[in-house]
Amino acid sequence: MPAHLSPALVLALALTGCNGKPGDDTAPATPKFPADFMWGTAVAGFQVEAGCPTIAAEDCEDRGSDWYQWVTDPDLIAESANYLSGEPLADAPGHFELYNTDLDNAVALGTNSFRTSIEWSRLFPAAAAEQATSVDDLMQYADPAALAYYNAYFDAIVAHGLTPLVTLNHYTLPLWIHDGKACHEDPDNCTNRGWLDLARIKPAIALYSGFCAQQFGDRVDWWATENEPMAIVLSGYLLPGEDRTNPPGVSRPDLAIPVAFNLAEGHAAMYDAVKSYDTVDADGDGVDSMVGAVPNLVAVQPLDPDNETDVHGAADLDYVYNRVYLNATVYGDFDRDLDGVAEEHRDDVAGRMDYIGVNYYTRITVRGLNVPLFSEYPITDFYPEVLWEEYPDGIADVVNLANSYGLPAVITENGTEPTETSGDTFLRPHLSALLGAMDAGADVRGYFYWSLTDNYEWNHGMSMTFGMYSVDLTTKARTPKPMAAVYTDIITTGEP
Ligand code: IFM
Repeated sequence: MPAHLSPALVLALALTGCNGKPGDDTAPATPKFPADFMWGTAVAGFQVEAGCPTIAAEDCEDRGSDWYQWVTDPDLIAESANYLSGEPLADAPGHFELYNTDLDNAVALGTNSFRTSIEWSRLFPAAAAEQATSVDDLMQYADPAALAYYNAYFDAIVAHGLTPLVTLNHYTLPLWIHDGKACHEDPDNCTNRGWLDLARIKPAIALYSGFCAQQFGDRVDWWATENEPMAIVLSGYLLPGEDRTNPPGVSRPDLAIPVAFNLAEGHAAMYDAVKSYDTVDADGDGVDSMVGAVPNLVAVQPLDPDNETDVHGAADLDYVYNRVYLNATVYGDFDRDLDGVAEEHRDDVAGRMDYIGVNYYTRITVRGLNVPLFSEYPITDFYPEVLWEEYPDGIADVVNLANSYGLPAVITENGTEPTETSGDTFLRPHLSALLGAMDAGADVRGYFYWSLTDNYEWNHGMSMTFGMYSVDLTTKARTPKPMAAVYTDIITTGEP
C-alpha cells in the first residue's frame, strides 16, 4: 500500500472500483462495436442476378440496361480501349434464382443487414415509362413479373431477419434513357444521353425512386440513391481505363464535370421522391426512411509530406474526388468551374442527406504537379502516384470526413479479393481502425462487406473475386472462404 494512503481510503477506493483491479469501472474497457450496429454484406443487382441455373436466361438476365449492352455488344467488346472481358453473363452467380441460398449464407455469417440494389430497367423495361406523369401513373408501365420478383425478394430479406439497405441506382440505366454504345460513338449527338441529359433523367429517376419507395417502403427504411458518382464520372466520361470502364467510356472533361453536378441534382430529386413516398416505418425505430448517397471516398496523402507541392496537390485531389459532390448534395454548394469556391448555391439540392454511405477501398498517394492535369481546371494539379493500396487506417479518415458534414456514416462497401486458403489480413485491420475511430467519437452506424458472393465485376467479368463466398461458375455452388469465419467471429464478439 502506498505510504500516504490510509487503510480506510484504500477500502473506499476498492469499494468504488478506483483501485485499478478487476471490477474497476475506470479501467479502460476493451472497445466493442455497439450491439445495434448494422453488420452486413453487399451485392448489386447487375453483378449477381444473371447466371440462373434453371430459369431461362432471357428471364433471369435484365437485358434492358446500358450495362447489359456494354458487356455483351460484340463491337464494344472488340474495341480494346473498352477493356471488356467479354465473359458471358451466364457465368454470374444467379442470385435472381438463388437469393434464398444467398440470404441463408448471409444469416450464417451472423449479419443482421443486407445491401442490394433495384434494377431500374428490370422494373421498367419499356421506353413508354418515360411518359408517366406521376408515381401512381408509373404503375401501368411496371413489368408485372419484375414487380412480383422484387416483392418476393424484399419479403425474403425481411423474413431472414435482415435489415435491407437498398440502392436505387448502382450504375445501371435503362437503355431507353442511356444508349451507352451510341454515346460512346458520338457523345455530342446521341439521343438517349443518360446523365448528360438532366432535363430527361432527373424527372424520370425521381419517379422511379418514388415508385420503389411507395411499393417497397413497408419493408425498406434504408435507401441509397446513387452508388459511387465519381466512378460514373471518372470511368464513364473522364479516364476510362484498364481498371474500369463505365458506359459511355469517353474521355471528355467538358462532359465529365457537368455529369458530376447532374448526379448531384439527380440525388436530390431521388431523395425528395423517397421521402414523399416511403411513409412506413418498417423497422419500428420511429423513422420512415434514411436516405443517403454512396460516394467512394478515398484516403488521400501527399507522396512527400514535407514537399509543399505534394501537400497542395493532395488537398486538391481530396477536394475534387471526395468533396465536390458532397458539398453539392449536402450544402447545395456547386463549384462548377472547380476553382475551389462554390459560385452557385442551390436550396433545391441542399440538405438532402440523412447519412453518408461510404465505399472505402483505397489510399491514394499524390504527387503535386506544377502544370494541371486538365488545363481548363487549374485545381487538377495532382498526379495519383499510388492509385490503389489497401490502407486500413484510411477507413478512419473517410468516416471522419463523412462526419465532418454533420452526418452519420455507414460503410456501405469495403472489400478485397480474399483467397480460398489464407486467413484474414483485411477484415481485422480495417475493422480495428474503424472501431478506433468510433471509440474516438466517430458516428458510424454499420459496415457492409463487399461482397457476399463473387460477382460480375463490371468490365472484368468474374475474374475479380471479392466474395466472402466463392461461386462455382458451372454448378453455382457457394463455398465460404476462410475470411467468412473471421467476419462471424468479429460480429459475435464485437471485437476485431
Ligand atoms: O464491384 C464494385 C462495386 O460495384 C462498386 N464498388 C467497388 C466494387 C469493387 O470494385
